[in-house]
Order: sequence, then C-alpha cells, then structure tokens
Amino acid sequence: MTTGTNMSRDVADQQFMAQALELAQQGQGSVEPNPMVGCILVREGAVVGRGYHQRFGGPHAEVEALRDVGVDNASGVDAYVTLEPCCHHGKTGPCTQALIDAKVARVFIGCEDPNPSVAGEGIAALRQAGIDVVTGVLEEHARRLIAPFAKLIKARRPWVIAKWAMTLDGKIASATGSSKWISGESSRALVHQLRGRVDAILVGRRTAALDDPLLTARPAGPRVATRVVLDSTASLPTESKLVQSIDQAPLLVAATDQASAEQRRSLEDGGVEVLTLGGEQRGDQLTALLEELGKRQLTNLLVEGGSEVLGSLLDLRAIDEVHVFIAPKVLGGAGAPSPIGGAGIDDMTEALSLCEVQIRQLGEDVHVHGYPSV
Ligand code: AOF
Ligand code: ZN
Repeated sequence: MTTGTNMSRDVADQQFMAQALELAQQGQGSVEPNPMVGCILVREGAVVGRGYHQRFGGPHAEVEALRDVGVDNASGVDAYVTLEPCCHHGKTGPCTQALIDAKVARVFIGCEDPNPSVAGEGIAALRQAGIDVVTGVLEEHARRLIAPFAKLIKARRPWVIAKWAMTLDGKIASATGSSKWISGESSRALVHQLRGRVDAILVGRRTAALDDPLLTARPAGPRVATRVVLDSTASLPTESKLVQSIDQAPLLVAATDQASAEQRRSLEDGGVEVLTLGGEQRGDQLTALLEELGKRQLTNLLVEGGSEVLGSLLDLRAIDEVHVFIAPKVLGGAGAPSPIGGAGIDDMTEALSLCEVQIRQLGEDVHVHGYPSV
C-alpha cells in the first residue's frame, strides 16, 4: 500500500517531470532527428537547474541542466530527465558519465531510449555507479513526446501527420475545385506552425495542380521542410509556385518510371530533385517514398492532401497523427471531394478511431487532434 508520504512524493516527482517535459518541447523542430529531451535538477524540493536539448548536434539536456546549476554545485541533487540518459559516445559524450561525475543523488526517468546504442544500458550504468534510479515517471507522456523519434529509429520511416480542412458536410473543395479558404485564419496559422517544424510536406499531383500551393511556412519556423509532390509522370509545371519558389525550400518530385526523360530534365533544370519510386501500385510507391524519406533521416512528414494520397495512406494504415479543421460552412454537391479516398474501410467496427483526442475551437472552426489507435 502507498503511504501518504510516498503518495505526495510521487506527485512531486510527477510535477518535476511535467516541467522537464514542457522544457523538452522547446526543442521541437530544432533537434530532429534527435529526440526532444528535458532535464530538471532539484535540491530539497526546489528546482536549481534546467536544461533541454536545443539543437541537433548540440549538448544534451542533462549537460545543459548541469551547466545551469554549475557542475561543481550539483552534488546530491535529484535529476528528472524525460528520456533515459545516453551512455554512448555520439556527437557528445555520455550523459550517464556527466551525471555520475557531478555526483547526483538520484535520477528519475520518463522512458527508456529506443536507440539500440542505449536501450536500458544508460539506466544500468547509473545503477552500477550506485545512483538511485526511478524509471517510468509520467512514462506515457514521455513516450508520446519522442514517438516520432522512436518511429524513425524502429521503423526507419517518418512519423506521418495527416492534416485536412473540411466543411460541416465533409467537403475539402467544391465540385468545381474551389477550396480557398475552407478554414479560418487561426486554423491556417496553426498549419503554418506545423509546416515550420516538420522535415517534409507531401501533397498529391492533383492538389498541386488545383491549389498551386507554395507549401512554405509563413512566418518561418525553426526548420525548412522539403516539399514533396507525388507525381508519377513528373508533370508538375515548371511555372507552378512550387517550382518557382525553389530558392525558398527544396522540392522533391516523387515520380515513377512513367515519367519521361524530358519531363524530368525540365524539372531538374529548375532545381527540383526528381525521384523514381518502384512499385506498380500507388500503395507500394508510397511505401517506397516513406522508406526513402526515412533513409534521409526525416523525422516528421506532414501530409496536406489530397484525398487520393490520404486515402492510400489510410489504406496502408500509415497515419500516425491527425489534425482536422472543421469549418462552419456547407458546400454540398455529390461531386465535391471528401478528405479521404482510397479503397476505404468496409466495416464500421474496423474504422480508424483516434485516441488522446483533443477538440478545441479555433476562431470559428473546430480543431480535432488525435492519434489513430493501434
Ligand atoms: C540524452 N539526452 O538530451 C538527448 C539524448 O549524436 P548525439 O551525441 O547528439 O546523440 C544522439 C542520441 O542520444 C539520440 O539518438 C538519443 O539516443 C540520445 N539523445 N540522450 O541523454 C539528450 N537528446
Ligand atoms: Zn546524452
């Protein structure tokens, strides 16, 4: 049975871990393909040091926090780290050694590091040095924070974020293709924030033709995403805004062997990279694309439509996170497209359902965010 004192002790531990998790989030968009990590140092119930992994290749959270308190003043502190401290020599030295050298008393950990060079060995190294280690503090939150990193490390594919905006009657454009704008300004601002922190943004050829989008983040975020168009024949016009804005962000056209050498060359002359995806079916080609993006260490992929691409991703069960914006507008029209095409799911009991759902109002729109349950 948990005693009263232990109970309040646990609550305090969770509160410190919650602070570390919040701190970690500040690295979002700057640390990938590394994980976001935060660290809080506590002495006698008071926070004395804070740190987070700020940018890829930079010092780890624990080192930042030790520097914050002063390495020589850290003896006897408790460290709250959202991720198991590393024990390997990467771009920086092992954090386990930094904590041991600083003589911290105890280490509280959110979740294990899925990186095979760490994977429990960091915890073991700390214990071996006689440090008290408590694992699994706010573990679900800690895992959620590093889910894209874990996906890239384990599946070698990016984390797929599907986004769409639709009317109350579930349309993403009118029957004639008009779609500007379904969602309001606040919703679009959130999409620009997403664009500014992901590694790549994917659209289908038809969406690129109909909307002629730029797919850049305005205002710019911490990261410039590579724009990707799924375009089997590489027929994206060189006059399109995507090609014309090549100096603002890289553009990758994911074609197949159906693309003529001439089409390729005209895009390549405009500074576009043209990729040839293997596979007969759309699904196989998309899988090949995800694998290629994973090889390039791209952690987060935002998919902005259209319904064919999102449909294929749903059919592949390849969607990891969903942002939907529902505008209080009605378009009607039997021929007006809905957000997700593809083969779809036959049985209602098999429908993709979201978990950890958050619903909020953004201007006049409703924003639904969640993760497909596995
Ligand atoms: C930690 N604290 O703040 C982070 C960790 O190439 P490096 O040296 O930056 O190491 C990257 C790996 O270290 C990364 O794959 C993950 O396993 C771990 N990240 N570990 O103790 C941190 N960012
Ligand atoms: Zn480290």
